[in-house]
Amino acid sequence: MHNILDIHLTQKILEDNDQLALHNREHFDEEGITAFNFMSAPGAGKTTLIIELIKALKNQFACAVIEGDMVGELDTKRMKDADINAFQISTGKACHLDASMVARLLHEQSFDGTDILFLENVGNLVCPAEFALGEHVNVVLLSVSEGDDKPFKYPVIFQKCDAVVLTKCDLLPHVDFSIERAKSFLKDLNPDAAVFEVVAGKRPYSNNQFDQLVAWLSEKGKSFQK
Ligand SMILES: Nc1nc2c(ncn2[C@@H]2O[C@H](COP(=O)(O)OP(=O)(O)OP(=O)(O)O)[C@@H](O)[C@H]2O)c(=O)[nH]1
Ligand SMILES: [Mg+2]
Repeated sequence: MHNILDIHLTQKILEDNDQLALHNREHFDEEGITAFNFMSAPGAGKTTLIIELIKALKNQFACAVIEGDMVGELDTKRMKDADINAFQISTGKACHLDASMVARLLHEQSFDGTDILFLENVGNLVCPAEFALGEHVNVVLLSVSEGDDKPFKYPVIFQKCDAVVLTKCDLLPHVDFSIERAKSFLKDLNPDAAVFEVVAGKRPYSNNQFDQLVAWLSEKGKSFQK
């Protein structure tokens, strides 16, 4: 059972975070930056997908990435190896990015000229949903190897997002994952969320909706620009 003090403390932490997220959002809006928050369980394919998305968007938008990981700079290195402007936030013991971490980086680094900023959250299907960062759009990835019941079991993150990307669809022949069942859970939780079936790179999948996802993000990118 939760102690009343714990509940008040959690509420205060979330309220303070929301205030700072608002501050980040004002900063993004002043700079003409559209911020996308990418969330998923560990290993669902966020870094791989963001690299592919930036390759597809870079003729239209100047893109940058903030990488959130508990330890190390492996994902930032992958971004830099792909010639992408990327900055690491190491969260230590925290299982999510929060608005203060992003605010600190925004004040330390210049994001001048950036049109789209991807925030790759720490791999986790629970905590990132509670902590707004100031983003304009929330995208959740669900890889088919995780199971089609995950929206039902981890509802909050799927309720709060604008789009769900079903990743690694090339693996469908090898796993028990029903696209229809996953979509049905998603429809019950969040009927307005856009859903895309995607594979990264040149892996085979006849219904790859990567191009539709690029078009959707591009529309969002334009709609929040000054
Ligand atoms: N088969 C297949 N593998 C993929 C696909 N996308 C990513 N992967 C693989 O999945 C693994 C994890 O991908 P990442 O991009 O590192 O996943 P992530 O969500 O960024 O991981 P964390 O940041 O650690 O949470 C890597 O081995 C990728 O090569 C895909 O579409 N199909
Ligand atoms: Mg990653």
